[in-house]
Amino acid sequence: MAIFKVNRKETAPIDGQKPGTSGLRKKVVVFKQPNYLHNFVQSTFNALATDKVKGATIVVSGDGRYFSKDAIQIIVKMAAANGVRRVWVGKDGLLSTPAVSAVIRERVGADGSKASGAFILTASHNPGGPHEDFGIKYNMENGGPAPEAITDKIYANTKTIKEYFIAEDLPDVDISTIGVTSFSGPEGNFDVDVFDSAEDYVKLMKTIFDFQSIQKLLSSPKFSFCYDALHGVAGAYANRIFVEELGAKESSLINCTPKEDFGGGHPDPNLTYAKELVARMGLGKSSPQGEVPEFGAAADGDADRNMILGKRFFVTPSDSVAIIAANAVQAIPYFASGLKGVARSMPTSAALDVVAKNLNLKFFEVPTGWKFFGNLMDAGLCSVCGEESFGTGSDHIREKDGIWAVLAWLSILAFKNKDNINGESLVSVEDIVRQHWATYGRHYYTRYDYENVDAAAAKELMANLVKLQASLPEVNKIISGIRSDVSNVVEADEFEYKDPVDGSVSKHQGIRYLFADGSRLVFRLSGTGSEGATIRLYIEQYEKDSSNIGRDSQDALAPLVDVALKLSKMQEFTGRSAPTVIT
Ligand code: VG1
Ligand code: CO
Repeated sequence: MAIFKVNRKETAPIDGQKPGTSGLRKKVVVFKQPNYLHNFVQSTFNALATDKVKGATIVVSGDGRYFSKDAIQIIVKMAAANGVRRVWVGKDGLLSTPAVSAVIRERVGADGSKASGAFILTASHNPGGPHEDFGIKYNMENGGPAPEAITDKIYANTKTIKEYFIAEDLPDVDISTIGVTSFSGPEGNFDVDVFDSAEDYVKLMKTIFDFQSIQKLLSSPKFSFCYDALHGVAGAYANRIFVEELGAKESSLINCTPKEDFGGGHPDPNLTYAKELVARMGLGKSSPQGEVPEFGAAADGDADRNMILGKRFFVTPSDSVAIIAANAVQAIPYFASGLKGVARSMPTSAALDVVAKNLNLKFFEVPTGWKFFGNLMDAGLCSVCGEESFGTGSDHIREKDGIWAVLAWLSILAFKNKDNINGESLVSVEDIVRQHWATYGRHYYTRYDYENVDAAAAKELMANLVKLQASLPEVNKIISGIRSDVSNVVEADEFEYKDPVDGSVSKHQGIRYLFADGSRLVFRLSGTGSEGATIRLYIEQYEKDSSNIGRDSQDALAPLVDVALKLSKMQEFTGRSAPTVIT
């Protein structure tokens, strides 16, 4: 057994290590600076309770993006030096974000060990490669992202750090081979356990869904399916679940080989970046006129996001979570005994609110970012939740879950078609969505993103919007000068959240303008970008009247968009005449 020593290294604080919405995300060149990663990792160890480090088991893995393999070796050596007992690594360093959450919660080591947390190496939907982004975040014992109390502590530590610990002579571990390697250090043994990336996750999915009924759907000659992993880590799971377990054809999977640079693409599952899938589903500009699949889906780099498509039909993520919630009890065995409650992030449309009200479910509105759902789930208050940013999930883990969402939709399709599998034509994704709108009304919804805007300009734009909120009569005067067909603003504020479980308060979580007819405008600065600032503008309008639910979404929202852009002086502040991405 190789023996290692602990080296104490002097270091000094490095600016800008504040974790964002979901961890620390920067360009690879920033992460490669001397001590940059080391400082953050040591600051994290120092922010955790001693027993969560000394003698503990931690998971280290991620979406496999460029620099992950180097980062894993560094973190393993630092874990050894900080007294961690064992590190669990997915084969090739691959674990999707939801799989990490599942591993923390479900995996039991040969000696009965359980993980107390995880370093997840991902910048999620941001591109990867030598000139692109890397990221790191810490998840806690419940499988969820570290709460703000911990991320604040990590950040404070990065500002005072003087030393870190590393086992420099620990040899690099072969993470491409499954098995345990043991080392001996000053505080005892240290193991690195490389295991199959999909095993625990697949096992968990089988306890949630009725795989047989999904298999039946997939084998129907009337059904066809396409899944695009955008070269992210979802590919490692898609093969195992959709092809091996559920019998989908291999040709149903596209871009399902994980790549360090995501094939040069932007691994963000939306209508702009998931080009190949969008074309196959008949939604592209030069899309085929003929047969297209019944169902399509895509994931982001770390496989926690999902986009759901029907034949020539896009399901908004806000509708998706509402539809899953409305059908969960009948269609998904895990929820058979009822939903404990539902939750959405503030900018997500109110489609879920209407379902909650109709089904008499507990309902919560939380700030953007998955960490806020965790407390509700741990307290047994929430079963299904989602965000407008293509994130959907449930209390089976404490992260959003891209493949889970696809299995949820396949379950709903299987349920709606159970007596119809050999019928003339199947109940389609579009049928399900239109039926939902007919029952609950429709929330027209769009998001405009202005990426890489000058940070000072973005700040000024936001400050101006807050200033305007002081006088609603003034705001309404401006609005009526822009459009006469938009209702009045009745409330305007910055969203603030008091966690109902631990009482913690999160302020400045987005600027809201709420209209008399239930429409909303929300403005936020992104907390996941790595350069400049990204302004997100969320626009929503509710339509109850069933004769008005079939309109083109961009048409229906045009008046509100007009108001949003002029009220915020978007072009004046940012110099941009159009957003970078519309979803
Ligand atoms: C974005 C989304 C947010 C999501 C976060 C992490 O954050 O808006 O809803 O939780 O990304 O998703 P922001 O601060 O940039 O708006 V992931 O898949 O990138 O970890
Ligand atoms: Co992600």
